[in-house]
Amino acid sequence: MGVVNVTPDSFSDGGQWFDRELAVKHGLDLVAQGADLVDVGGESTRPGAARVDEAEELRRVVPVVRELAAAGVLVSVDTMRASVAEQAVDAGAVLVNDVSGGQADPAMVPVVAAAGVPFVVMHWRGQSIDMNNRAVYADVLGEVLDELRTGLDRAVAGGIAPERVVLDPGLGFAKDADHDLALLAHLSRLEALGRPLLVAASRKRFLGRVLARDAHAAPPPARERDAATAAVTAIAAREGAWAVRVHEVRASADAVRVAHAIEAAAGGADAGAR
Ligand code: PMM
Repeated sequence: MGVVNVTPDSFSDGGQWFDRELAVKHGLDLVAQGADLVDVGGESTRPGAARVDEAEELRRVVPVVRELAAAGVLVSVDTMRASVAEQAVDAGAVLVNDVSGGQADPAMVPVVAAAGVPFVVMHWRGQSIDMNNRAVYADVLGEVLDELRTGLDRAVAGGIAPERVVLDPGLGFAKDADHDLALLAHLSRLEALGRPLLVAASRKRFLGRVLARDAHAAPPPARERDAATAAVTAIAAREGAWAVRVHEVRASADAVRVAHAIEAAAGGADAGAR
């Protein structure tokens, strides 16, 4: 899943694809680089971000979704608003990616249920403006698992078919670097929830922390975290993730191919051993 942020302020690419034509071109480029899906969003969710108003989000997102879908691209819409999801699906989006998992807008689950499209339920503890205050866990894996299960149950109770729900641990959302790493270390536990997993590590703060020379050194800027992102992609693919959401597609598409080739070789070796 390649990312097209039609925003002036996203943490790693804010402003780059704010222009409609550039956003569409970028989406097409991501497909050429190997993306199977293009995720179009019009609202930054970086820590501390304020909400964008509804009319502005619609203005940013819907025309880009329409043009990419018309060009044959599988488009997902990254939004917490039911109205944006509904209009994006009307414009051709095939999946709704809601970082709040339906919690931010009570109309979201009914709209997605009626549309009959897949729905990404991400682990979320509240709006970005103060989410870092909610990065408090006694047992991050257990609590994220429980809260994701609740999100899945909420979606299903609201009429979304369980087989249409994708789960996402929400790296960086109400989580610090150690929380993100602990979740990545236990992806198989998240898979035990029985739904496909989306992993969205791309350029995030925890990678900056990992790449900084020491605990006091400044992290490299977001744009210098793509190789580290591809490393996470290889691991996620090997662990059986359904998709990764990334800004730079080529390296991650290659990482997925390599992971699959290794998987196939493991199957062949197992068969040979029998
Ligand atoms: N992260 C961002 C935006 N959308 N969607 C899902 N499902 N999971 C995420 O972790 C996620 C997301 C923030 O990153 P961006 O500003 O680079 O898009």
